[in-house]
Amino acid sequence: MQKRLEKAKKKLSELGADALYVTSEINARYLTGFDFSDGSVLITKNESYVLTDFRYIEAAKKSITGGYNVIVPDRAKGDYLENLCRENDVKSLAFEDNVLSYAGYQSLKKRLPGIELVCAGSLIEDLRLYKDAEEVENIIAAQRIAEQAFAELLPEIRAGRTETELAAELEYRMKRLGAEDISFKTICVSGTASALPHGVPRNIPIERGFLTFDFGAVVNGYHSDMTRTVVVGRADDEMRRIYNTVLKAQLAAEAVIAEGYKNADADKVARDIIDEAGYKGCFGHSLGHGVGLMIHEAPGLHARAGDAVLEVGQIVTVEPGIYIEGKYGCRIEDMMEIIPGGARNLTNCPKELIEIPV
Ligand SMILES: [Mn+2]
Repeated sequence: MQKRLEKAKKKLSELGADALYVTSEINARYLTGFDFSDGSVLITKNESYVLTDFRYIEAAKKSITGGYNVIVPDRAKGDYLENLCRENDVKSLAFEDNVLSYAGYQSLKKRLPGIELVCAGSLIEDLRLYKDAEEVENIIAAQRIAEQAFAELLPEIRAGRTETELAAELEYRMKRLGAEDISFKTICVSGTASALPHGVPRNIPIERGFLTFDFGAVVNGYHSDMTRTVVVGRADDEMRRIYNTVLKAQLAAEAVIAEGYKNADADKVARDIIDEAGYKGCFGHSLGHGVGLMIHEAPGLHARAGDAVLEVGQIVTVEPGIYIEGKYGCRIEDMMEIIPGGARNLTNCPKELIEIPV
């Protein structure tokens, strides 16, 4: 955490502001390691503060180390933020303009007369792009839980079970295996609903055809993300062709993804394979996204990524799909970590086509 604070201070001095006021819970957690739902962080040149309230103070004092003063603002003594700014000779304060509402900004302006407010932009988000060893460990731990839960679920998938039931079972197993939460609402969609990339599980027995699971676990605030598509019943020739095309596109992208490789090109490698197989227009979303304290974060793997290249420490998903409207769809998703000179797959779950007997 000390290292993250140092990096934030360096960014702050590059920005040219005297202090940074962090109001995003996720960014505050990133800086302090503490999961509070009510609090903020103030970083000045010499001192750093965690501002929280009575409900969190004991836990915060125990767990937050590395250069932070943990305080409960005493409102009777005036505006605490203004006081801290005056004490630290803060003349310009960077605020999180991507996070703070317009009303919040107006109120901040009113609270800090004479202090210049500067947009921090994605100052902390830019640090979060590059995962340190501890963050990678947490994401892998979350992924191991998710894939173990899926391995346990597979023999439980049979005709007559509903999408909601299977989704609930997957979530229950992840939690039983130690997940503090699920990454997002589990996607479990079969038959025609599998054509919806982000479909919602229905309270009906799974239909024949593709059955897609997109899910993840959370460990210490860090998310995992994976998708597997199985077939309920027998896969016909077209389904086999679709599955194999998606898999081929995914493996091709995974083979090129490496330090220095263009994000947009990774998307193109997968997209070209799908287009050339005759499914142009059926892969209507981007190839992948960053994963971390949020399920979707930077960087994006898509055609609009410009000249951005993959860099060491980034963790991205690789998730091509083919969706035939009104019929069915298929997606396969892994997570990869960019490492010096290459990349490694963080997902350890088979991708051979599985047919569930009905
Ligand atoms: Mn994803």
